[in-house]
Amino acid sequence: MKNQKKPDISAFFPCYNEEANVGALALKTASVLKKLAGKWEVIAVNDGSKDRTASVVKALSKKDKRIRLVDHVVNQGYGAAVKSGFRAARHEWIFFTDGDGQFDVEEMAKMVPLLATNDLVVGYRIKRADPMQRKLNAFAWGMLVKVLFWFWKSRDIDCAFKFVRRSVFEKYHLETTGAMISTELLVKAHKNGFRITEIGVNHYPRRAGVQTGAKLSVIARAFKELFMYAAKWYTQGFK
Ligand SMILES: Nc1nc2c(ncn2[C@@H]2O[C@H](COP(=O)(O)OP(=O)(O)O)[C@@H](O)[C@H]2O)c(=O)[nH]1
Ligand SMILES: [Mg+2]
Repeated sequence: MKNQKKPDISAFFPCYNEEANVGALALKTASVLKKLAGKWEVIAVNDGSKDRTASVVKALSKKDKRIRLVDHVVNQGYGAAVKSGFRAARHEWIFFTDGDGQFDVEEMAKMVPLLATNDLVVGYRIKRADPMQRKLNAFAWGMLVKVLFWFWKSRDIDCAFKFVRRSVFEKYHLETTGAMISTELLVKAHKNGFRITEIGVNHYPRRAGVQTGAKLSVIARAFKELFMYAAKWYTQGFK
């Protein structure tokens, strides 16, 4: 990293009812980016939360304009929030993680030196801190995606700890609105020949708030989008 210019980084997190987590996460991300980045910003995407997620972020934003709130009035889904984060981001490198703080943003430090020679630098969970059922679901989903798109390189598709170079989106855009978004991001990157590197990161249990990622409605929506968009992309291209 010495002699190398620090990258400009926009970091965002999708949040649904994360009032107990988002404040500490935003402040910690800001302090990490102060060290690692040139220009930086932190964006919390509040996806129609029913709690005080938005007001927590607004209060921080008043003190530091580099902390920003993107607000969905109505809940639109994880993928929709991720797309809003990418759209709102202003800098060359866009990083996202979950708003519940299950990852440690300090670990961005080991990814930053790899940015110059990659288009995506993404995490895989060294030891996933989730119940067995959740891990089995993820394994089955991963196998399905690998076979369907003939994409065998990813160790952990849904790991919410990813850096993406903004110019990637000149080649393709994101269309899905649910939990399928991480699959779409990586599969399209792979099909378009972008350089992807994976790095192991730690994963911690959720300390506050309620998990919704394992809800049946979330899984059903992901499957529906998977088959709908697989048909579209195979006929019209991964763009
Ligand atoms: N935008 C958006 N984010 C959500 C929604 N549900 C969960 N999230 C966020 O997505 C992240 C992961 O959700 P979580 O329930 O912790 O799932 P898990 O960690 O995969 O088990 C967290 O930051 C949540 O706040 C939703 O409906 N919309
Ligand atoms: Mg979580």
